[in-house]
Amino acid sequence: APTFTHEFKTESFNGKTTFQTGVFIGGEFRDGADKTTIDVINPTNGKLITQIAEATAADVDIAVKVAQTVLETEWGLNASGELRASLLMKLALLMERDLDELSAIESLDNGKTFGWAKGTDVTFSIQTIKYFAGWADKISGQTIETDEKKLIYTRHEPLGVVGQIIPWNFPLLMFAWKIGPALATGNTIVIKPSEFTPLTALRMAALINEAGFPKGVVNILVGYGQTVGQAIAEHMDIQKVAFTGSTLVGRKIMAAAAASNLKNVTLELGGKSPNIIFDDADMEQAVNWAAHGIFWNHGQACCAGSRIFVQEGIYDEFLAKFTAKTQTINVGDPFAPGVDQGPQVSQLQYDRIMGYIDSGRQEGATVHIGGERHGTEGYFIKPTIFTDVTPEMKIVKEEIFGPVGVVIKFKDEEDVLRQANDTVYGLAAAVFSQNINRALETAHKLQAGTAWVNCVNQLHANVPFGGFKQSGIGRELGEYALHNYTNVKAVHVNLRHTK
Ligand code: TXE
Repeated sequence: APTFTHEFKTESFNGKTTFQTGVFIGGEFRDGADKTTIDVINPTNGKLITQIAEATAADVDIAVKVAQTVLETEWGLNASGELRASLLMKLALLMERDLDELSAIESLDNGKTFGWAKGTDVTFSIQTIKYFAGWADKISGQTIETDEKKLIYTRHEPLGVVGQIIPWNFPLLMFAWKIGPALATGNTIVIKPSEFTPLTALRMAALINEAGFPKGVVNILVGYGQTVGQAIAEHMDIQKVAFTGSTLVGRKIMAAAAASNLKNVTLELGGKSPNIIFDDADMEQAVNWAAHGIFWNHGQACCAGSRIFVQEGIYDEFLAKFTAKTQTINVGDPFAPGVDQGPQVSQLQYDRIMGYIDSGRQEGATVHIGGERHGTEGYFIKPTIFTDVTPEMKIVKEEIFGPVGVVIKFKDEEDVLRQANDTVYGLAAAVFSQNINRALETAHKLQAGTAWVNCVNQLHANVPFGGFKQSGIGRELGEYALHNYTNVKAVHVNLRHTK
């Protein structure tokens, strides 16, 4: 399998990266079973970055066998918590050493700015691995008192070989969120990065080897959803599948799990998060956070605050200030200093977002600002705000996953709660008010797995994240994430109970 070399001669990062690519099984890079390749495209200019080996279903079978063998010999119940903790911590320290390089690869591959890749994606990935390193030697069950003639306790055992399927919006971060809890609890992994953004995961393969994980504990297979993703979801020897992506594919994963071996399923899916600004909010803060809410990561965030509800008394003032703030967003080369927003990830996503913008126009909404491409090459879209929207419009109902927000006027608490909760999604929500009762009462009534008060898009490795309703099943991060990766076994010991 080939080596990928790239020289970054940018103001943000002046350096070189060289790493092996390929289908990563048993600690080694190989060609895929079908010997085919995937083109990795630079979203800034639409040009080819490199070609990497494509994994297919046959590779999943090989990887699962390798992962099962290492589970039964060097990992799983055979690796102490202390060993798992120290390997995860070593991995985090290696990521810290290569912080700039990983950030540059992420920025190149995904199109997010180097600054955000470094300050958020890679830094948060390191925190996540460290956090789960801390748990690895603290996985324990309970003793349960029932009767003096019995001793009963539980063990939290690894599930076995787990499958993980991740998207392209936070490629390295999703990799870290997935492998952290799975490794801390002693599972072995077959993970599929997105075919659009495979590079940081492949760079991580070398770091996983360097940290000293037994070969085959983590297997990384870049391939397409219908082949590798589907093969993972329906595999008879994979005990659990964790998926982040669209609700559409989430349903397929669950169906495949049900039709095969009833493997455990956790899903982190889409959102259409409400961001509620009451008339007693700190206006400047609300404006700044609202812009961050929808335009962060070019709107390609599952928790993006894409429906901005503004109370009628401050609507005009908010809209004017929000527009002015949006005009300051600097769209351009993700490696150029001072740039806030790079390109969307792919031609496909660019087309989808432009399709939504067209549908908004056709359904009678007003493009208040933006609504068109930026520049002449690459997948850049101007930050866009729609007004004059109605609840049945596609741009109000569906996840756009781009820098496109809708601003909606509301009357009072009752009105906004009804509208905010009128969605199939329930991932996140935000409320802005300086009245603590109003803010907290609203936060508690919002149907969402995360509620932010006077902030948005705040995530932390220690804090659970996941969705209500069709935004998903299960929680990632925090102690809660560990429950997705262990089987609870109850052991009943008879002391003096005679039959
Ligand atoms: O997602 P997919 P796409 C949403 C967002 C976006 C839309 C489409 O609204 O516009 O989804 O994006 C793999 N069996 N989110 O098409 O297809 C695929 O290869 C198994 C929200 O890129 O869901 C990739 O690794 N796997 C989201 C992963 O699923 C399959 C993040 C996600 O891709 C598969 C991304 C199949 N049949 C998109 N088909 C979030 N929650 O953050 C595809 N995949």
